Amino acid sequence: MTIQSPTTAAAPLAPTRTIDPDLDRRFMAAAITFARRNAGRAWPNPSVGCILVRMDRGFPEVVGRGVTAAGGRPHAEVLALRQAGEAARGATAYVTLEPCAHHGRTPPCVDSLITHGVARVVTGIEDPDPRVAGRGHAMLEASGVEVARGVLARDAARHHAGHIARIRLGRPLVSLKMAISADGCIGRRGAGQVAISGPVARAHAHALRAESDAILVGVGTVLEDDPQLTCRLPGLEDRSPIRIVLDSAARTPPGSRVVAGARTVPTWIFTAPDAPADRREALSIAGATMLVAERGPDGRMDIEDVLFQIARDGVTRVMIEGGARVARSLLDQDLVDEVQFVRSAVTVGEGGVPALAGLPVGEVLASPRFVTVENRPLGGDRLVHLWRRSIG
Ligand code: AOF
Ligand code: ZN
Repeated sequence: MTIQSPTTAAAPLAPTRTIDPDLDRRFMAAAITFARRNAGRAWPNPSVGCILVRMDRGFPEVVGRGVTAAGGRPHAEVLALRQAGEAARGATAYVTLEPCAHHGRTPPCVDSLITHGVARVVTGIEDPDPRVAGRGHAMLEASGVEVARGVLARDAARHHAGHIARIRLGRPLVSLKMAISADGCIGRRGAGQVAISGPVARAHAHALRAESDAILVGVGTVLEDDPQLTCRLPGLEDRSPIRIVLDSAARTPPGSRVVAGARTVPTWIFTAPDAPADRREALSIAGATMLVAERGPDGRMDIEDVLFQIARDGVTRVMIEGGARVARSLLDQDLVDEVQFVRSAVTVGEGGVPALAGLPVGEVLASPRFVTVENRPLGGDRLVHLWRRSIG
């Protein structure tokens, strides 16, 4: 395969002279931060960040930036190269994920990087997509582009954990988020929405929604709370994820808020194959997308089947917002990759709904399956943030 373009010229400065590991880490950190801009919107693709930096005037100069566009294309590198134009020649590209090597609707990013004369490419992690999987790095090197791999690899892997899960496991990254009272509850039976966390934690939760491709709840949460499950942070209203309801018997009321708003923000309702057809139809007419998944051995929806299905539809990262039984099943089946518990000082008392349907919260916190990556105040509450140990 010929990937060297006739317009490729030698870099104006030998790149090895300017390599500074600290600078590499700083620009990779910047690329990861930039990449987060389209988290929740780039699916089915990963939201990649690319920063092009020239080093030839004795100090670093950013000449182009790109983040994978909403819907997954154009890719980050193409946008950064477009911005840099001729200034890309001899520059270093900091890319959170190995540039792609396959011909999709557009030529591979490695070809574009080579054609534009980029001298050096620094990446966070290898792309697990079998169409790329090391070939991007190899093609760059074969063309004389210097490659540095694995810079801030752990941070890049966390950022791209949804893409990695979807490619490797065939399911999205599952992120469990819950506001938990001092007495271990998420609400009070029959009381609708109970204020457990404060305004700072609420804003945090809405920002998490914005960065997720989808948000999933059990029908119990819809019946109890009638939540909207949208992102309502000023300026981020168009970042609401797909709303998914697990509802084996199609009990979701067609007049509920998740269904009423389904023509603006999509709502997918998974029912069992034997759910009453008339109720399914009413929900479909009201605007919801009706899907079918198997029942598990306990008679409830088989959540793993749902996860496989939504990954096939392109979802890379799903946030779980309730209720207790959905959370418990996911934990029992070892399907939780990230946990964000907001611990509040509020006490629910009589009628309280235990957060994890009988599983003590402390057991999750102490589980060797997870590592604590953050434990910090969030307004008047406390955020305890865990990651699956194998993701780091
Ligand atoms: C990059 N830069 O910004 C992204 C990449 O369907 P396609 O042709 O868009 O390719 C999707 C694959 O490209 C995806 O699975 C992942 O491997 C890679 N994503 N690669 O070079 C980007 N988003
Ligand atoms: Zn690409």
